[in-house]
Amino acid sequence: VTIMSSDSLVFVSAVDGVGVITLNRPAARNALSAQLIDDLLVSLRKCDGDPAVSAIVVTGGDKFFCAGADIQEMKQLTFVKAYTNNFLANLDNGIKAIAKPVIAAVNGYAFGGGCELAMMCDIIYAGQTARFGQPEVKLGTIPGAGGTQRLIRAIGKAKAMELILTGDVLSAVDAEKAGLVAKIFPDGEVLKQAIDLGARIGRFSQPVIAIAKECVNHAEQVTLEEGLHFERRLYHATFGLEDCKEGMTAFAEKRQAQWGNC
Ligand code: CO8
Repeated sequence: VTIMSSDSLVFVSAVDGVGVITLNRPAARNALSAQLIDDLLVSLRKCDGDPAVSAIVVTGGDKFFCAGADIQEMKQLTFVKAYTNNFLANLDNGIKAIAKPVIAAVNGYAFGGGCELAMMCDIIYAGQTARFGQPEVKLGTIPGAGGTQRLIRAIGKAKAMELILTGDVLSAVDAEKAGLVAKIFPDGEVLKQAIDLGARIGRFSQPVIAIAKECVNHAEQVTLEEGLHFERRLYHATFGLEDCKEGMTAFAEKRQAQWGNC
């Protein structure tokens, strides 16, 4: 993985074949400025295109994940500027285009666009004291990067509506209970656990993982009937993979499968 230039607002490293992207704008609590979003997208694409990387972790460091969109920048926005530049579409579209699994490792708060960024990822792991919230109502606006759409799918209408209409905060324990977060860990262990998860996923057949991820994400876009059709077709397609032959042969021969022949 190419380490980003020193003025980049993200820091990229690789551990066990997992690309770790750390938001690095502590003075503004990792607020998503246009430059931070660009740097994040560039590093995500680098990791996605790097054959040595099989999964990606996005984190904000030990103390906070991200305080949301950059309020200083947003303050300057007018309707015309936001609309004509399609403000924030690049973040959502950019992350959607990443084929490898993206895991959010959340310590501290993930507020506004920070919560939305975590929800754009495929899996969220959080520290016990992490907090999630959509405080946009307090700024006279609404969530603008998927909060009103993804939160309802993650935790249901009643809880999502309550958070979005009040700006109240969801604790990590409640977020895990509600299904927003896959697992919680002691704060100091989250990143390691997220990397371990990425490495574990990364040891399976890469095309199978990418296909499975695409199918799961497709479920949010289409009707059940269409989703089932899509899934069945891609399931059929996996029978064309060497890795599928290997997996089933290894099972029959009672041995570990050797992935990677594709
Ligand atoms: N934008 C810009 N600067 C920020 C932001 C932010 N979102 N959050 C914190 N900062 C800055 C502060 O202004 C302060 O700067 P300075 O030192 O120059 O005064 C510095 O970071 C430290 O802030 P605090 O002293 O407040 O730090 P604390 O750790 O005590 O508190 C909080 C952190 C609780 C996060 C608090 O700063 C806060 O409430 N921030 C605002 C959170 C918020 O309202 N977020 C929602 C923003 S709106 C949004 O995200 C819209 C979604 C649209 C999609 C976005 C996708 C990109």
